[in-house]
Amino acid sequence: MSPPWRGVIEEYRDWLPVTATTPVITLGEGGTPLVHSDWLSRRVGAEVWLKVEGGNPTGSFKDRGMTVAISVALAQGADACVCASTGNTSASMTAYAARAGLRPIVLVPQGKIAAGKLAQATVHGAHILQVRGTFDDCLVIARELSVRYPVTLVNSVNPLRLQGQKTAAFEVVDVLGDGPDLHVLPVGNAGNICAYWQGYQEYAAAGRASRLPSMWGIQADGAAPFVVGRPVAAPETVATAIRIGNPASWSLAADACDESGGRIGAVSDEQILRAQRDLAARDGVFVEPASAAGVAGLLSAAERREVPVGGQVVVTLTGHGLKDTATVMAGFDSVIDTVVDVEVHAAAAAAGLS
Ligand code: AN7
Repeated sequence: MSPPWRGVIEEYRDWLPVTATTPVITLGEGGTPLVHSDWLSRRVGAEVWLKVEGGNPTGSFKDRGMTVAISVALAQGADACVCASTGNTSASMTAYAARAGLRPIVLVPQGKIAAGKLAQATVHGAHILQVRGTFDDCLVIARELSVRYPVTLVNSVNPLRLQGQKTAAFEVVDVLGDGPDLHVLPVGNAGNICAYWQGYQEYAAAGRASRLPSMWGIQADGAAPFVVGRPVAAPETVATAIRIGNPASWSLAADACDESGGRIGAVSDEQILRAQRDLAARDGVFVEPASAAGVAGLLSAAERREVPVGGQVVVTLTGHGLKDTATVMAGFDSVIDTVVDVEVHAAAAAAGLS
C-alpha cells in the first residue's frame, strides 16, 4: 500500500520555501486527478488530459498556494490575513486561516460572488467586506491594508502563493512522465499561468522533464485585458471567477507566454457555458464556468487547426461546479422534468423505458 497523500508541502518540501520549523497548515491539498478526455481528444486530434483541481479540499487550485502562504504567515507571527477575491481565493484563505488560528478578512466585489464561495468564507468565520467596485478595486484596498495595518496579504502578488501553485505542474509531469506539448488554463489575475510555467521550468532544470509545454491562457471576452492589450475598466462575464480587468501578474504572465511560445486568447460566455455542459455530460466532470474557459479556448483553437496534431495537451479545470449552481441551472428550463405517482410502470413510462 502506498502512503497516503500528505499535502503539497510534505510531498514537494524540497521545492518549496519552507524550513524544518515552518508549521505546516494543510488540508491534504494537491494530488488531484489527471483524467483522460476521450471526446476532447477525438475533437481536437490530440491526447487531452484534464487536471481536475476542483478535487482540492476547498474545491479549487487556490489551496496549493494557500497552504504555503498561510503556513509561512503563521511562522512569521501574523495574526490576521487579507485577500481580495472573486470567490475562490477567499474560500481557500478562510479555510486555511481557520486551521491556523488567523483572523481572515475578505474583500469581494458586491453581488458578484457565486453563492457557494460566499458560503465557504462565511462558515469559515471570515470578516467579509462587500466592496462597491470590481475585483481590481478590492485588490487595491487589500494591498493598502497590508501596507498600513498588521495584516498579511495572501493574494497571488504574494510570491508564496505561486510557489505552492507550481506543484500542479510537478504532478502533471510525475503522472505523464514528461512535460506535455501544450498546457491550457483560464486566466484572471494571471497568477496560475505563471505558477505552472515556473513549475515546468524547475522540473526541466532538474532533469525531471525533457519537454516544456507552450502555455495558453484563456480569458472571457468581456474581461480580456491581455487580448485588448490594456486594462479593462468594467470587466463583465458569466464566469465571475475571472471577472478581472487589471491582472496583477501581467508582465510575468506575458513572459510565460513569450518564453513558452504560447499566448493568451479569449472566448465568449456562450462558448464557456457550452464547454461547461459538454464536460459535465461527456466526461462526468462538473466545473464552474471560469474553469470551462480553458476547454472552450482549446476547442476554438482546434476549429482553427491550431492544436498540434497528435500532441499531448493538459487543460487545468480550476474549480468545482458546485460552487456556482445558479449559473448552470439558469441554462435549463426546469429542475424537475417529470412528476410521477409511486407506481413502477408510470415511472418506467415517464423515463422512456419499455
Ligand atoms: C476557478 O479567487 O482571482 O489567473 O480571487 O477562481 O491565477 O487569477 C480566482 C481566479 C481561474 C484565474 N479559475 O486564476 C480569486 C481569483 C478559477 C478562479 C482563475 C480563478 P488566476
